[in-house]
Amino acid sequence: MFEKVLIANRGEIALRIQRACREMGIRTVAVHSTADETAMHVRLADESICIGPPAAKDSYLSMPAILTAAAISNADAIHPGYGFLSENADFAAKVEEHDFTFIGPKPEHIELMGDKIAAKQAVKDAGIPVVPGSDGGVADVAEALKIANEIGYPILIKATAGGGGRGMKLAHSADDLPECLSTARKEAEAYFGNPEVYMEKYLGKPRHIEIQILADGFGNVVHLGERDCSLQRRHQKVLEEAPSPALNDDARQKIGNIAAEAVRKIGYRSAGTIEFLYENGEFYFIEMNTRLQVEHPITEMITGLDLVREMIRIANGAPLGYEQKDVRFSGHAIECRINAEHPETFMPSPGTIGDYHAPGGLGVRVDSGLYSGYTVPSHYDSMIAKLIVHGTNRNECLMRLRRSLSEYVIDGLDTSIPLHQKLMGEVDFVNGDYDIHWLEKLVGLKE
Ligand code: MV4
Repeated sequence: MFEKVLIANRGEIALRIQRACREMGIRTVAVHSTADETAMHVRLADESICIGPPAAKDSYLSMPAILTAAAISNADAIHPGYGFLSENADFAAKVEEHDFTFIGPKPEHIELMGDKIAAKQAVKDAGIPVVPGSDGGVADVAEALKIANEIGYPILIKATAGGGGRGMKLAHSADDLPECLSTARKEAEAYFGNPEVYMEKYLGKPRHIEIQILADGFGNVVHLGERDCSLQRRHQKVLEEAPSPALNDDARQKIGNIAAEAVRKIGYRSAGTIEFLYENGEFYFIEMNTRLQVEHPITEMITGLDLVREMIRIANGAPLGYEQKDVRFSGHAIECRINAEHPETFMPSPGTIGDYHAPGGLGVRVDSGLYSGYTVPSHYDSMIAKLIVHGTNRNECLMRLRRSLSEYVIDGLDTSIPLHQKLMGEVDFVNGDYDIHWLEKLVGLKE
């Protein structure tokens, strides 16, 4: 097993990865920018190395700085967490070139899934249902009009190099299409440096449901069920739950097995997530994430598996050691993302924490690097904590979540705790009756 792992990330996920390492007897190296000298992930690591100034491009995104830190500290492996360099195929390749192990997928799979057209084709060939649309990129307006006529309006235009929703354009009719196409191309070029776009039938009221998978290097693959991530604002997830209130056991097993089988066919290794839109009982693939995800804890709570530990074992060359039938699902889990931002205006609210008290008790987990006196820097993402609650069923989970939210004290800055408390009182949410647009309607600040 690795003796020392460098964690190329910050905040709660750096801590989360340290915890798995410590339980496995692996020493940890934290890296940090000058803005993170007092961060908890630095304080709790066995060693820490400053890798640059506050701007992420000069620190957490700097491959030379991170590779140098790994060399200086004599680390065996690097875990990238989520965000930053986690889905950078070049980084994964460089890590291996420098004789460190990348705790994640092979570079070729990161690259494949980063190209949304290639990804869609690959999973389609492997048996996953996809959204009807263009077969690859669209060349010109004439071709676009022809395809649109076949699949019907509205049509969504997406960037090949995109993802996460940026640069998508919705065409309601043939009149809209030429302008949408040209705007989409310009934005794709500006945001992603690649003007290629493709077209899909627009789904109006879907849920966002994603399947977690784990794959070792020997063709063993399991799925760990789904997460419902429909509660989002401006493509930022706000609350996630597992299992989805929209699925029954039959639908769950069916899509889970399809996802696992496809991942096996592709030869994927490590943890990964297949994202679907789900509408009228049908699943439509949209993207695959080749990283550990923010919301992975809810899957851990319902399966009892430590996903980071599994990623480390797999990267070290170990077989999974269990099969699909050994994966047991138990109860219900919900994660509330807590951001340093105003609960109504969503304005970022960096600052210094005064009193701090995290909730606890049965079924309650808080993943966070916060402490009283800590100053939340303004340079990074506003997510400062995740409150994750497990119950034997959804109702118990909700009661426990209300109780936990009311215990949570984070003084000194605005947080999204009041937003979550508001959610807990919404009939549609309590009934599990929501789609990807529901939260934006509730908070009344539609894009
Ligand atoms: C869609 C869609 C409707 N129809 N594709 C947004 C992020 C990107 N990963 C895919 N996205 C969407 N693709 C078709 N064919 C609606 C969205 C979408 C969305 C998807 C998941 C979660 C939240 C969303 C919010 C707005 C739009």
